[in-house]
Amino acid sequence: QFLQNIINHPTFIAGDATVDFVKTHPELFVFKQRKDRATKMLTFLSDVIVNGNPDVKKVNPDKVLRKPDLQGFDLSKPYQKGTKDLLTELGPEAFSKWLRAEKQIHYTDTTFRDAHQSLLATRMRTFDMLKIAEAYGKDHPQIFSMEVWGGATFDVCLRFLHEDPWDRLAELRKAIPNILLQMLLRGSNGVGYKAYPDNLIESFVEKSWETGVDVFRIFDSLNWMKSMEPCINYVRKRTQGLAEGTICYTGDILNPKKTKYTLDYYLQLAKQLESAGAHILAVKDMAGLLKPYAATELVTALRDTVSIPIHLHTHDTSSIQAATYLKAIEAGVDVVDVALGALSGLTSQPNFNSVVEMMRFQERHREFDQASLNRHSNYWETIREYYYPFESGLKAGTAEVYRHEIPGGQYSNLRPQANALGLGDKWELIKQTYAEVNQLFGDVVKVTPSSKVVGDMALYLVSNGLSTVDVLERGDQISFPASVQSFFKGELGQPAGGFPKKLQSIVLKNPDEAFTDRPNAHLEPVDFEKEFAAFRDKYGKEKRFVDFLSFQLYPKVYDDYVKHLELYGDVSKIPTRLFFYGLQPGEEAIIDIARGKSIVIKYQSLSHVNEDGMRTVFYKLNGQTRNIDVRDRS
Ligand code: BTN
Ligand code: 3PY
Ligand code: ZN
Repeated sequence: QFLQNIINHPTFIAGDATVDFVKTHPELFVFKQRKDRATKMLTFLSDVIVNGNPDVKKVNPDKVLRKPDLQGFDLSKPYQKGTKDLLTELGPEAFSKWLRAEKQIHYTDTTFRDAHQSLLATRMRTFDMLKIAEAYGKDHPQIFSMEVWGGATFDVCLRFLHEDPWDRLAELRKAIPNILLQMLLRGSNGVGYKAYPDNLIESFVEKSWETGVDVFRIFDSLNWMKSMEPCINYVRKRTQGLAEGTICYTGDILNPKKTKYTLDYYLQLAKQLESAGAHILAVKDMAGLLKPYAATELVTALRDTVSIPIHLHTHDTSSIQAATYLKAIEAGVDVVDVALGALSGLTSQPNFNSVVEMMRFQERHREFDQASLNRHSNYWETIREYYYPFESGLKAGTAEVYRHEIPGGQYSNLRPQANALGLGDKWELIKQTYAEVNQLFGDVVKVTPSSKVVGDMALYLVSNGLSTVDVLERGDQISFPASVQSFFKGELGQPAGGFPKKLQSIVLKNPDEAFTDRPNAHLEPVDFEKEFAAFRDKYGKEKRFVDFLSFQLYPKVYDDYVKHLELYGDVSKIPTRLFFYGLQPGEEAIIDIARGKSIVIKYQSLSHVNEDGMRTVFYKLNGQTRNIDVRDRS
């Protein structure tokens, strides 16, 4: 290595190396090591010990984190046949008919996706899911599906957890072979915040299916058919999975003063989704605005309007959404989305365990072993504590949601965003402004990514002391956030009723350039052969096609992920407590770094910081002394 450094040195190559060359060039002694996995992992842990995990803003040193109790779970029993087996047997069309004819209510468990997205800023790690996934599949084979992928999880996996979303999906598939796995797909926006080329979305759908997704919940943040239709086609053409066409519910169909999102509006949309080939119709109540009696009207009318099964999703922000489920079940809804007790309620889904009990001794009841549901909930109760830095702070249900209409999945992100901008004590004003911006924008459907546009605008106005009146009166002096400009350019598609023309011409320098058709139509298709080859040239021949898809969706995030991987290895194998908070002096941990391969780490001590700003962390690794030097960034 030393010789390599000399012969590659520019001075040496130029033939200018003198006798003093080695002495005057200390960089020759910096050896680029091919670190083994254990060393990389120790490097990560050392960084967390010295500097903290950069994703954790505030550590509570008094927090007691219990070990989860896995004693009660029986992994020796076999998997029983479930909905995945049934889909394989019947195929999507017959499966859809079967579901529609089912009498007992079906459940989708969102614990592995929306629940933690909405309560814990999407931070749930694969490690904690895999510990319980096999038991889940064996204990609850009668469940309809588990939502485990998509939405914000793809981005957060790579960006903050530094783990691979495809590996997560593949591992969950392996652990849960019998139950349908479900993902949330943002139509033409894929799992991102903007439109992507159609052929990229098509390929993404195909690889998601191959890796393990069975049910694709396809929505558009403006309820725009033109964004959902191609996606429904990709699922039908490229997979044997189920396409769930989705209505995003907003407003209040029972309020006669609200004339934009009426019952008829939703029924028209439902018909179009059925015609487009959806196997299931989803009603996605992302903010939890569908009140119980509105659910009666909506579900009854939808059952009369379409002949595909209806799958209802809500968020319990108001705390009355179990009543909505009761009414929806009475009206004939086929599937409802719930989360295991410990990760339910508030901005998450209603409580699975309790909804099952609500139905007990009723004709649509589906039997679940309550002791088992509670055992699984207790696991998550323990695990949730590890994620305390990511709790949203919402303590109780709030009827305010009917005014601000902030989606559950956004709520837990908007608040820390506001704090980060120093607007923490303006939270009331932000919620109020969010509602006003929605009206200013013409009362739009608010769900990722359109909800982010409204949120960005609200934060912008509050931080600049502006009101929506200011926007209309002196908008020419305002430089609008990028997402707002992009929205009014039509880059997220077309809202129902079109853009408010006056505001559009205020936001855009050239309103004539705004799209009126699909934004994807303006994007070059991906040249897969050429670009995949270029990707492999850059990142290595061993990279898979799905890695290329990650890169295409999030180039910068993916690049950072790879850098992290090279430096620290696969950190998804590190237990969560150590990942976020490091080890305590004297603590020993056994980490499974690969199947059947584990290392024993004992953290011994930490040196003082030296004159170069470095500290040494002392370990025993598998009984041998090992020191790691890290920069102290404090
Ligand atoms: C690495 O691959 O980065 C280092 C792995 C070290 C694993 C050692 S080998 C002996 C012992 N047995 C195990 O299963 N793990 C450790
Ligand atoms: C997402 O798109 O991530 C959502 O959960 C929207 O509700
Ligand atoms: Zn949701």
